[in-house]
Amino acid sequence: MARVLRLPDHGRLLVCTDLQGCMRDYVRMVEVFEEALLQYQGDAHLIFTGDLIHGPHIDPEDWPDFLGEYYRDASGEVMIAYAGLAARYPGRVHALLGNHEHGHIGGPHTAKFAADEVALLEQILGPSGTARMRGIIHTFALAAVSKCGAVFTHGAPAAQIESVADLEAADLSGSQYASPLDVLDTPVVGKVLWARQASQVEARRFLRACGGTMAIYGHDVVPEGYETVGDEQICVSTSFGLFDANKVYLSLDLANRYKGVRDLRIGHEILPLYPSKAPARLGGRLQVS
Ligand SMILES: [Mn+2]
Repeated sequence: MARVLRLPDHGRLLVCTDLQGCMRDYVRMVEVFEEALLQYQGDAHLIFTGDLIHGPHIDPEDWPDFLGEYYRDASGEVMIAYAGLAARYPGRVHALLGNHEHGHIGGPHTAKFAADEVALLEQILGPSGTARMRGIIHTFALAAVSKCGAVFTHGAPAAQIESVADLEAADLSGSQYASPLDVLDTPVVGKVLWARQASQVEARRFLRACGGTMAIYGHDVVPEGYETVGDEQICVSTSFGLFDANKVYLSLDLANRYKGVRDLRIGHEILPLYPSKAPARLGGRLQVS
């Protein structure tokens, strides 16, 4: 897979951020996508912006509130389901690399819910399951660009690039470093996969290099669902770390040209994953009696 995915200039695009092994939210997002395929005569796309894997293995009684809605990690199943969906709808289902996937193909091993989550998942999957998962991860792009102005990455748009070619040339293997951790300090891959914030100067430079007007990413948890930064950045939380009421996804018109994140409206481009649980603040239908 090319490092940079170029989205078409027509159709609907649904955007889902960090699932971290949450099968229930994955299934709900697929339902939203299949509804869009019907609504837009088959011209719909779905993009996952990385970190589809590595969730908690915690019993309900030990579950801390800050992790949001309870679920149990199903990383291996989510990856297999993703590959099946991508095969069922060729060219319409996409995923970007997250820092958690990168650990399986040369990046530093993450330690969010285990001392070594990469080793843990590979142990659960076994050698053939691991090989299969790595094959799927190798199809993930590092970034996605579009004519509608949206540029997608896993982390915040802090990468120091002059053009898309700098992303195309990125080496993800980690083989050039003394330690996989050294990738964190690199100006392109380290930022794309790990940056939690970008200054306005960094974001504008990144967007100019990509020919875009707004950066859309996840990686961080926004408990309220999403957060805009200036005119050009939006961090979206579709699943991980949130309660169902606050989970949101984006729905973009690829034929449009968005001037920036202020063009994204609640109830139109910003939508609740579970409308019946979401407050009116997020365009939900929750009735308060
Ligand atoms: Mn991440």
